[in-house]
Amino acid sequence: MARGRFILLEGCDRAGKSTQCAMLVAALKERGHSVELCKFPDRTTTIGKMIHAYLTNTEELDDRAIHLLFSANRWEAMQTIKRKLLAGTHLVVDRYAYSGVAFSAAKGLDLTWCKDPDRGLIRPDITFFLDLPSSDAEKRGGFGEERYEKREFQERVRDVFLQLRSKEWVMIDARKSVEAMHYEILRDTENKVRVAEADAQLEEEDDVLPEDMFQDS
Ligand code: NYM
Ligand code: MG
Repeated sequence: MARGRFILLEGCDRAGKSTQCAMLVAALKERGHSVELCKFPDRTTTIGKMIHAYLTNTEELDDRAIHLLFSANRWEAMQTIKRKLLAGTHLVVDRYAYSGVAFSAAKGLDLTWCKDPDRGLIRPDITFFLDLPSSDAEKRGGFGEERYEKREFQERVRDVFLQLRSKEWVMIDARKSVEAMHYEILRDTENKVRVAEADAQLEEEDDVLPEDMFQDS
């Protein structure tokens, strides 16, 4: 049996990630796949509640301290993520370690220092980067409600994201319609899943998870 695939959607604020994640989960379900949505930060855990207080400006935290909390929020999810992938469930993930590095490095923290705590997390099988110019993001509803939602800062975040871009990234122009983006994301995801299933049939088992996030950079 093929393990589930880790499908990540990344991007700046207001790029449409959450909408696309929901549509992708629904489409994969409709096609008979076992699939679940994961979101980072996961604001429901104890660590997640501290992150939420910071993002909504209820609490102030040192830049390095909040960076480590975001990372810890991913590490605390790893056992569950591992179990689900090995059980054959695909995970559609709304933000991950790339957001962690991009938002902290945009504040001026050292890039390598930012990557270090996330090294060894499960690496996504495919990453879609929803790219939206910050001038367009600013015009979308809700921009400016949370910490970081400022045009100039988002531009720096985008620059770091682009530095982190690696070969498994698929760039999506987020100025396109919701449907056009969904079509591209679903098509590439289905191809990825199909190849994985074919490989698993040849090799009989497919139970090794790539726990090497940021290990090659
Ligand atoms: N964010 C998200 C970080 O700064 N570091 C991280 O590791 C992650 C996962 O949190 N502006 C930032 C990006 C967003 C904010 O995310 C909340 P969302 O997707 O709006 O709930
Ligand atoms: Mg947000």
